[in-house]
Amino acid sequence: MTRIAVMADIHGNLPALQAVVEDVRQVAPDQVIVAGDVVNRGPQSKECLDLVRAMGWPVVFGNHEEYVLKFEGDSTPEEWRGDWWLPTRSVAQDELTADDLAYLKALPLHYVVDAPDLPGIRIVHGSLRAINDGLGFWMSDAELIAAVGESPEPVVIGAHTHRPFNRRVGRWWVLNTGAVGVPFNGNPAAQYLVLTADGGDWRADFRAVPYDRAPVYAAWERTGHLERSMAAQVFKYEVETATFHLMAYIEFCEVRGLPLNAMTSFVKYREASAGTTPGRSLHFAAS
Ligand SMILES: [Mn+2]
Repeated sequence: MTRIAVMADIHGNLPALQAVVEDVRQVAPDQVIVAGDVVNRGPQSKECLDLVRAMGWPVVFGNHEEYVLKFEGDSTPEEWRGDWWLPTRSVAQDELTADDLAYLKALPLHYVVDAPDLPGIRIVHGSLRAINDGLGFWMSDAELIAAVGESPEPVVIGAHTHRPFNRRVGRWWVLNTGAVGVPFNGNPAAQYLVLTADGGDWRADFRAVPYDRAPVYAAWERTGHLERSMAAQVFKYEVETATFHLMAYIEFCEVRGLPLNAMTSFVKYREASAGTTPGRSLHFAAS
């Protein structure tokens, strides 16, 4: 094994995933691993899960797989039945099959790559501590060590923050793949990570694959969710701007006393946030 690709945070964006699948063919890794969040946020969860499963790539459980499973079946709590939650509820109850949901439930939390004569690699969605605890550049060395220190393997790869990142700290090399479907680093290209063996160690190559986003916007229109769920609007706006908006939108509404799931609130937010940089929501690592 001399080359691996690790991708994550596909989030139901099929053209982004297709662009990466095509790029992976060129890169020709020995193995591809998906570090979670194949589904939810975007309008094409079923299509993305079908493609990932067809490729036969191992998948690690992400927090959006967990969200979707919470909405499975008829026991959905009352507060999850409103239109705000429509995109996620639809994935669990209308889009994925019982077999898909069983597949998601069986996903492992970690995946370890053992390549002879090379540093071992542990792949998670968030960190060693939790699937919604992302590894990011805003963390101090001490914070990073606390997040990965349980890993016996010296290379730890996470995702979840939708921002590519790598830093050597203590005996660990900590990397973040960035996001395929919904990058938050201001670059709308589909992003993933390639590690290549180089002189007894791994060399990191952060790939960014440009693609046409028009088909994913059209897929959103077809869901019918955009008129009913402002969460769907925010998720689409995140793809348009390659910026994290969900928590900022919720805060914007709370501070102004605006109804969360009203088009007028979202239009106000979009106007207020136009032209802001990704740094605005830097510390909202949970997504
Ligand atoms: Mn994610």
